[in-house]
Amino acid sequence: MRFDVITLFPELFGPHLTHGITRRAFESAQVDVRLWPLRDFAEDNYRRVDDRPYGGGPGMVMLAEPLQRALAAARADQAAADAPAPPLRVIHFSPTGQAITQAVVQELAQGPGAVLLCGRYEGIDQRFLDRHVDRELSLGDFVLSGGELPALALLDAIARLQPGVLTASSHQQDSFSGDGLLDCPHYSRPELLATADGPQPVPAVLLSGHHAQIARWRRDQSLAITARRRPDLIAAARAAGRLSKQDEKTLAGLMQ
Ligand code: 9D3
Repeated sequence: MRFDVITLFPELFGPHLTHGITRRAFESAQVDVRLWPLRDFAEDNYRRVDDRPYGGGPGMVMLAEPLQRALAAARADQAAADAPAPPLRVIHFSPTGQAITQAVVQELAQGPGAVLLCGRYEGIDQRFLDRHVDRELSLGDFVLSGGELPALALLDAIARLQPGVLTASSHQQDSFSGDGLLDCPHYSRPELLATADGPQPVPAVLLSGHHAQIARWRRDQSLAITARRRPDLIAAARAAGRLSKQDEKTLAGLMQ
C-alpha cells in the first residue's frame, strides 16, 4: 500500500519511518510512504503557502493553489508507479473529523493506501477541501497545532498491522481489536522490586506456573479495569456475546 503525505513539515516524519518495530513495514515499502513538502509547490518569490482569511479574523489559511500542485504531483507519481487502479482517496486530518478508532485503522490497513493531507494554521481553503477530500479524520477532542502527528499516529497504527511486523498473535490480543476489553497489567523481573515503600512483589499467581489460573487472573484484571474505566466497552462485549458465565461472575463480584 502507498501513502502520499502532503505536509509543510516533512522532517517530522523521518525518525518515525526509520525506527522501532514499524520500521520493517516502511523500509520494505510494504507501507510505502512518500512525502510531498508543500513549500516546494509554492510558486511566488516568498514561497507563500498561507495567507490571511477573507472576511477577517485570527490566524492564517493554507492556500489552495500550492495544495493543488502538490496533489497533482502525487497523482502523477501514482499514475507512473501503479497499474491502472482507482485513484487513492484523500484523507484530511482535521479537528472536525471523525475520531480515529481501531476499526478505521483496520479498514485502511486492508486498503490500497491514501493521500494524507496535513493542515497547519487555522485551516485550508474550503474550495480545495470540497473538491478533493474524501474523508476527514481527527485524533480526538484536544487541540494540536497541525495534522502531522495525527498522520504519524495513523501510519504507525497501520504499519503494526502489516503481516510480519508483530509477533504471531499480539494484535489479536489488543484492547479494541481482540476481545474489546482493556489490557491486563504486565510484570517482569525482578520478582521483588526495591522501592522507598519496601519491596514490591509480582502477583503470586503469575509465578505459579498454572496456565489456566494465570489466564483467568488476566481476564479478571481486564474485566475489572474495563468495568472501572470504560463501562461502555463492557456493555458492548456483553451485547456481542463476548462475555462468558465466569466473566459475568467476576463482574458481579466487582459490584459488591
Ligand atoms: C479556533 C478553532 N480551532 C479548532 C479547535 C482552530 C484550529 C485549531 C487547531 C484549527 C486547526 C488546528 C490544528 N489541528 C489539526 O490540524 C488537527 C487536529 C487537532 O487539533 N486535534 C485532533 N485531531 C486533529 S487532526 C488535525
